[in-house]
Amino acid sequence: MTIAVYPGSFDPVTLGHLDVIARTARIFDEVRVCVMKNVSKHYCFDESERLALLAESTQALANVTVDHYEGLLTDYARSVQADVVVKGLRTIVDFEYEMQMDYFNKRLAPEIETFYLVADTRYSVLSSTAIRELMAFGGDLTGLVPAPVIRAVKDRQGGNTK
Ligand code: COD
Repeated sequence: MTIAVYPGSFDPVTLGHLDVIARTARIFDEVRVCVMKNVSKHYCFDESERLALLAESTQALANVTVDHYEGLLTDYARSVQADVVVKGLRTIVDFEYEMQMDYFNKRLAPEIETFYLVADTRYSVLSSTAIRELMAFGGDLTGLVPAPVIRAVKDRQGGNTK
């Protein structure tokens, strides 16, 4: 039984994140997607919204569960007996950031490997930051985020009558 943890802010979840989750779910027996805190970020969606949007967006994937944790990634990974942590790599910028994260995570938990998936070319420039900017100015999010996020954004903007 192999367990993978995919951590992130998911503010909000995008189709790039979902592509990484679906690919991870094909490789490992169990995937725990964990909403965590990146101390350098201020969040637009609160933790419970990010969690609910992820849960709804991944409900078709039987071996994926959604969780949240406030603390060190390595503590969470150990608590669920994870074999690996999964990260997505879009550009060299992600690579440099993840190299630093890997150094500290390895110091804290040398037994847990990090598994990197290169972003699908369709999503290699897609970020939650760009989504939040589009949201702020009413830009079209079709093809960038899953349906539950589109609905949540419409609700926030007062445009959803359903
Ligand atoms: N395609 C593929 N992958 C993507 C895409 C995309 N379009 N967009 C993002 N990703 C990847 C990212 O590279 C990342 O691997 C993951 O998806 C999540 O991305 P974000 O932006 O939602 O999340 P981050 O980068 O803010 O998450 C950072 C963590 C919360 C994982 C990190 O801060 C953390 O581990 N926090 C806990 C404290 C800790 O243990 N820190 C480490 C020791 S210093």
